[in-house]
This record gives sequence, structure tokens and C-alpha cells, in this order.
Amino acid sequence: MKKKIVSVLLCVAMVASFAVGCGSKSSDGGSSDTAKEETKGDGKGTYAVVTKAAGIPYMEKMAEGFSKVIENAGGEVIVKHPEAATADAQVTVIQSLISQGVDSISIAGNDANALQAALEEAMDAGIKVTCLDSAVNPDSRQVFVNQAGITEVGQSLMDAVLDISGGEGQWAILSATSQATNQNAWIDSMKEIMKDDKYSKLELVEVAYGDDEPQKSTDQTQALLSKYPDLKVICAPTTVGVNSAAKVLQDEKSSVKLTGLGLPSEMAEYIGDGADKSCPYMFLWNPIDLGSACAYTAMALVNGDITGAVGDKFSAGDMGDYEVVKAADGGTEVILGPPFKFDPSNIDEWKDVY
Ligand code: RAM
Repeated sequence: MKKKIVSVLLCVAMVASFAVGCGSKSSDGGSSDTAKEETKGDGKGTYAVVTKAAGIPYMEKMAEGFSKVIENAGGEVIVKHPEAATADAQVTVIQSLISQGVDSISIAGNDANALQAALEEAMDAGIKVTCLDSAVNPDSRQVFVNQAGITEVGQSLMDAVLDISGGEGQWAILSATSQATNQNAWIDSMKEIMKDDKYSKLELVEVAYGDDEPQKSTDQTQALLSKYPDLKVICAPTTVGVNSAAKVLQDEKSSVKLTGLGLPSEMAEYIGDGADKSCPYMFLWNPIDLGSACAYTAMALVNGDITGAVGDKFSAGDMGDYEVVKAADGGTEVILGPPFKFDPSNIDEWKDVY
């Protein structure tokens, strides 16, 4: 029953993901967008979404979900994919959006604190600021649209490492950038959970950083394999990292197994129980829905329906109603739901969706 409902939602998301593209504007270096023409002041508005970096399919799906909702509501969308997954690259983009006089900026933060001056400048100029996927600190935003509870993600990953390792042995984390708020929060949560006796036979040997770049993630995976001959499991809480690691492990027929947060479309060929597959199972959420939910949140802010305070309620169309709650970092957030497990039983039905 639950699966049926999920599938229906998926179809909606699929339609959404196919229907966008045509209307959304995008750029790869934050330099060429001139999307806003005459909409400011007509009640519709211009909504910018700033991803972590160009070239990350997860981020593209997220931006698609965002764009579809705004366009259906008659708004104007600006999609910006910064050149690199750095705070500096995002500051440049934010400044250009402030000059363009957008109504709203939604950003997947490459750093919790380093965007504060730029985002405060945006808010001082009357621009509504939300973050999604990866938070900026509470002073830099009105509300965070969080894909899943941090502890729920940490718990799912830790239990996967425990299970896949057989309960003991060496494991390593392959993360994105060392400054990424979301990956760091999930890693901190895993470390906290690991203090429980249940995990006492597991040894976390290293947290490596592939910077959400395929080549660097590949190099870091290879380095882990040569540094730790007894390594049993790699956990990569990044779609770029898990995809690169999956390929290395499978190509090298390594006995090291993998789990993490992956995009089904990128991971389907690596998921399985056999010795020839590198990833028994992994987790994620729907990045299209994440973008959609953030778009509804941004519109509610721009329309004055909410301010981003705890207890604020708003409607997110087909996605239902949301309530703003207190976030662990002291700010406020909207949470989409728990992470979803992808394994051999369901990967085929999801791989064409996102
Ligand atoms: C990568 C990005 C993103 C993260 C996913 C799981 O695509 O780092 O921020 O949420 O992985």
C-alpha cells in the first residue's frame, strides 16, 4: 500500500522532471543568466536556486523540482550551478543575484558560515533566503528545507555499516567537501551513534574527501584501498562519492563493500547481493521533491504567508501541508521525511525516476 502511494508520487515527480528543462534557465558559471525581466512587483516574482556546483546530477534533479513548481505558479526561475563546490563560487553568484533584484534565493550551502555576509546583504535588500539540502547558519537564512532528519540519516548509515561489515572491522567514510554542512552533520551524527556498545567492534579509520568531484572521489577511493588492506566497508554520504567508489570497487573486484547516499539512476548497476556487485544497499530521498518543497517554501515567504518562524504552516500543493519546526542548529527548518532504502528489490523501479 505504502509502496503504491510512493509510486504515484514518483510518477508525479517524473512528469515534473520531464516537464521542466524547457522552461528553466540555467548557467554553469554564474555569469550569463538574465532571466528576470519584468516580473518583480507583479505578485509573481523571480526565484533563484543556487546549487552546490555544476555537474552533479542530484543537484540538477533538485533544481528541476524547484523550477517546475515556480513556473507552474507563474513565477520566473533562475538556476545557478556555481563553477566549483566552494563558498567563494557561491558568494559570486549571490552577489550577482542581489544586483539583479531577485525576490528569493534558495541555496544548497557549500559552507555553513562563509556565506553569511552575502546572504545577510540579500536579506537586507528584501530578498527571502532559504537553504535546501545543505544548510547555511541560522543568521544566514529564513528557513532550511531539510531532506531528512540528520539523526535518521546517521542512524540508517551506521546500521548499514554494521550490517554490511558483519558487525566488526575497519570502515572509512568518503565524503564530499570538508566544509559541506550536510555531509558534516551526517558524519557527526554517525560518530555520535557509534559510541553505543553495539558498534564497538567497528573501527573508523579515515574520513576522506572527494569534493563531490568524480575524479577526486575515484582517487580517494583508490587511496583508501591501498592504505587499509583490511578495510571492509566504505560509506559515502554523497551521490558523487558513492558513484565513483562503486565503480572503483566493482572494476577492481574488491571485497570491500559500499553503502551511502546515492542516486538510483547512477547506482543501479552496482546494487546487488552478489560478489560481483559493490553496493548491497544505499539510501536517499527524492531530490526532485526536495527542490519542489523548497520552491513552495520560498513562495510562502515571498507572498508573506510565513516568516520562517517555528509553527508557521503552509501548503505545498500536491505535496501536502508543511510546518516550520526548530532545527538542531538553533534555526528553523521544514523536514521532508525519512531517508529511503534502495536495494535489489526496488532499484529497478527507481532508476528511471532520478
Ligand atoms: C551530493 C551532494 C548533496 C547531497 C547528496 C547526498 O549530491 O553532496 O549535497 O545531499 O550528495
